[in-house]
Amino acid sequence: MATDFFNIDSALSEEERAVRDSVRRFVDESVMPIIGDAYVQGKFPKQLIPRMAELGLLGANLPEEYGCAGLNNVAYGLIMQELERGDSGIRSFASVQGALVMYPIYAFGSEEQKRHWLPKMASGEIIGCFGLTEPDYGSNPSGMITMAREQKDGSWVINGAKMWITNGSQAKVAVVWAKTNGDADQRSIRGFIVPTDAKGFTAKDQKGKLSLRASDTSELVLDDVHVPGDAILPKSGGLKSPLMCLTQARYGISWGALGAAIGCYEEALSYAKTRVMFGRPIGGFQLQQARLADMLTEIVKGQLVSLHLGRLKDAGTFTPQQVSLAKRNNVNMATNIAREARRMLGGNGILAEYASMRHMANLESVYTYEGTHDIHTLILGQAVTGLNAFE
Ligand code: TGC
Ligand code: FAD
Repeated sequence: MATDFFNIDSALSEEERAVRDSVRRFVDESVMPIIGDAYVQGKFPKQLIPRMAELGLLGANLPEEYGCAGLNNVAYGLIMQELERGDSGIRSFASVQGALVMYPIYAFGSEEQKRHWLPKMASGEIIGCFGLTEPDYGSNPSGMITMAREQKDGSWVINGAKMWITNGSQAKVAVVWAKTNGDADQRSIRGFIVPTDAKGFTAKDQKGKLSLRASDTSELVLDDVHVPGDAILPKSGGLKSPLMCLTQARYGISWGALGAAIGCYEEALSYAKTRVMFGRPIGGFQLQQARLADMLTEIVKGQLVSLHLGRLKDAGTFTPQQVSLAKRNNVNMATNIAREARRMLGGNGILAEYASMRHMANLESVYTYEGTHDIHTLILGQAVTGLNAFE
């Protein structure tokens, strides 16, 4: 890898490096040539899905017996890193499919649900979305007002609205989180597998986005949506279930943000070596060298955080609070690097043919979703003080 100042490669297994390199090739050959245009057009490049599935990138850390690649969490993280080096929207697509739709089916589903859905989702035949956030309940999902009411025959009727849902309009299935006891108790929250062609289900793309433009983001409305009794995820229970999914996705985002940062750093470095001003490459000026040194230092720190976190996850000993630290640090770091890289590119830096400004705008979403930077600050605050700022 070009940006590997601390020889992180030497801490990776042969298989991890091979996975990383194959995704890197895919991104260079198939994503880079089209992503700037997709971003300007505001279109998710759907044509990438079959190849992503073929490479095993959907639910890559879930077991082979369900049609998934069965990779370890470091290899999974490296996949997220390489995808987001291309664009946060491409990584988001894979994160949502794997960590937010396949994972809850794997963790909370019945054996029949797993056998029915997971192989089709790994192969890209079925795309899913994850509906937790509501128009009035973003950082505080425990307040959700989407309700599922059990009918006499054991089926369910769901009513509510979900907002900012990635993959929403292209999904064939939605994992929807709803309260089941008609009051405000978060302990009654359960997950439901809802086919998006069910009567009363609509998904409308949210227009006017200035960030994550190469990703579908939709509002879901569930108006008396009727689902059978076996649509419920039987092992889901309470807010803890969707929060467990978020832990999976946040882990991947910590790696993804590194990819965006590396993309920006490498673009700025290459530009600094070739752009001549005042008779020499701008990279020869101390001000620009300081920028590059700062970027590289933060990337190396982030790489070490994510790699160690991945090893802890593989050992089964990582905590959600450690994931919060990694997501918070790496996304903030990438956001700063993208802005600095864009500035180093001067006027060219505002053009879509360069990646830094696209990453900079995308990372504002990444900073906000999966727990805003502030929310992760408070999670860490609680971890170190024992005092809960949310009560
Ligand atoms: P709280 O009382 O703290 O927790 C309820 C129960 O859940 C447990 N828990 C967790 N378990 C696993 N992983 C985590 N990260 C967990 N966080 C908490 C907790 O121990 C408790 O368990 P139990 O057994 O006692 O019931 O809940 P709270 O209501 O006070 O909320 C805490 C808070 C604010 C941290 C939480 O609500 C939160 O994280 N809010 C942020 C919401 C968020 O991140 N939404 C993301 C939506 S999905 C998305 O953005 C997708 S973007 C697309 C992409 O990924 O690319
Ligand atoms: P709010 O919660 O209203 O926060 C507004 C501001 O207040 C933020 O700065 C926040 O940090 C701050 N704030 C909130 N509470 C506190 C507090 N206690 N103390 C201090 N400050 C606080 N959700 C899904 O369910 N599925 C998806 O697929 C999905 N995809 C997304 C894709 C995109 C592009 C975006 C932008 C969002 C997506 N989300 C998704 C929603 C995302 O998770 C929420 O936007 C996020 O959780 C924040 O919620 P909010 O937007 O309602 O902001």
